[in-house]
Amino acid sequence: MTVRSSFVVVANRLPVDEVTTDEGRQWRRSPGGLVTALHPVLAEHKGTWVGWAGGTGEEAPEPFDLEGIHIHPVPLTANDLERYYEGMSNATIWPLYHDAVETPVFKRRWRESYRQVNARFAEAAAEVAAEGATVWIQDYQLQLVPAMLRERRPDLKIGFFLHIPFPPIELFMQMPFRAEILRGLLGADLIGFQQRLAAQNFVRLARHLLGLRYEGQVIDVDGRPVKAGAFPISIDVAEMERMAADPAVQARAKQIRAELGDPRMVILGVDRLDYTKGIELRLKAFRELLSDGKLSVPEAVMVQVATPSRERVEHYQTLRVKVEREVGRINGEFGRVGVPAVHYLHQSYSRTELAALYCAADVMMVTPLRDGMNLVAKEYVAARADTGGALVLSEFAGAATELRQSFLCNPHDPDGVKEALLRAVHVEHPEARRRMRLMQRHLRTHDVGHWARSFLNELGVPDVEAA
Ligand code: ADQ
Repeated sequence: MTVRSSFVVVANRLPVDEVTTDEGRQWRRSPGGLVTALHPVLAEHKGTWVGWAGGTGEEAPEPFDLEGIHIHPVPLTANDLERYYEGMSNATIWPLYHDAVETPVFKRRWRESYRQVNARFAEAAAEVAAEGATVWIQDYQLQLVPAMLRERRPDLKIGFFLHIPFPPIELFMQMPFRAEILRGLLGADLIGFQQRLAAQNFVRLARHLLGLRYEGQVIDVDGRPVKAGAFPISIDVAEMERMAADPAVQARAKQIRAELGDPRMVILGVDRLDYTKGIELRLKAFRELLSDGKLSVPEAVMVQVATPSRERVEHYQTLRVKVEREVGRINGEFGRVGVPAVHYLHQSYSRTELAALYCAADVMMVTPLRDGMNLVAKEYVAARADTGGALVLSEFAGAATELRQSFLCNPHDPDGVKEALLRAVHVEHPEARRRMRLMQRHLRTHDVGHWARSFLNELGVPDVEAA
């Protein structure tokens, strides 16, 4: 019998991983900010999470319970994965919503698959939601779900949160089935964005494309109010602070510095290997500073962690080649035997290893060309409770609105990036500490729990104080 919940989260991916232990194959909760934020609310309401469990069988695993949450898997076939996920989501919508920094690819058959998969998610959510329940849909892969769900279940309270930017009208208008996407989103009662500007883009688009009236951030959709608002996402600050203060993590940070040859200056980048993250331009800035003689090896070294990501999408394959070529060029020119200038790691790491890397870095470079928020920037600040370190941050990351005391730069201006990096490298300790403290103070009151509570309060969900 299907369990019916008063609170349902719908996201492309379930917050679980299948692992093999001595007792056979088991499900384990995967680490991640979203599940950390939503777990208390889900547990309180005996909530259900609807999403894909990984794997591409015709049948999804049977629903199961894990740590007080009902898990309701939705199947994706290999064909869905190629068209709905890698195609429409990651080769059309992702680049288009990120200022088209790579050219979006439009294909009819991807669109059809996106519709079909969104309908499947809406169907599953309709099945598990109790009468009058709250359903919170997440992100760009599922933009049609709000309207599809409302059609099936008009009794529900529906929220939607977009984790990536929402583009200006001129860009959004390139989308071939733009009105359908917009109507899909307007099926929600509340649509959350990372930035105020994104919410403004959205309400203006609703008027431009569908002629809908709005007042403030509330759009009138055939007499039904739909609110758009900014809810900047954050991290589990307390957890990152705890991890970074752990003596084992501190020891590992020291060891990392020693393994790097105890340089005076460790410059760090941590990103998914994605063309929006500005990895190449960061490497180029480092190379030019070495070439100008403003930095030198081995006093300064760079560590670039680039998590493998979307490896079957062509844009990502091309990017990998470009990044690896640049790393090779820098090391060829400026490295010595046993002393590379750039340590490049195309790998995934545990949370504690990441925390140790943050603690080991004198300067953190976060230079996306466009980013909804960027949690790495917030993680670095939270990890530096010792108030050491300096953050170079792109103005085009959502996080720049909050982390005002970072060394801000325009990633499209190579000289500006170089200048910001040099300022961070040379900042006096008292000044660096002052900046870090102010940013930490902000994050402590604006953690991921605060994000979830603000959104759900606005949506009118009772009892979210438990979150
Ligand atoms: P992402 O584009 O994935 O997220 P980001 O916000 O930086 O970008 O989050 C990445 C997460 O992955 C961080 O928590 C980071 O610690 C982790 N990570 C990165 N490299 C790793 C590695 N090698 N090993 C292990 N973990 C690694 C999207 C949007 C962002 C938005 C988030 C949340 O693009 O703008 O901030 O969603 O809404």
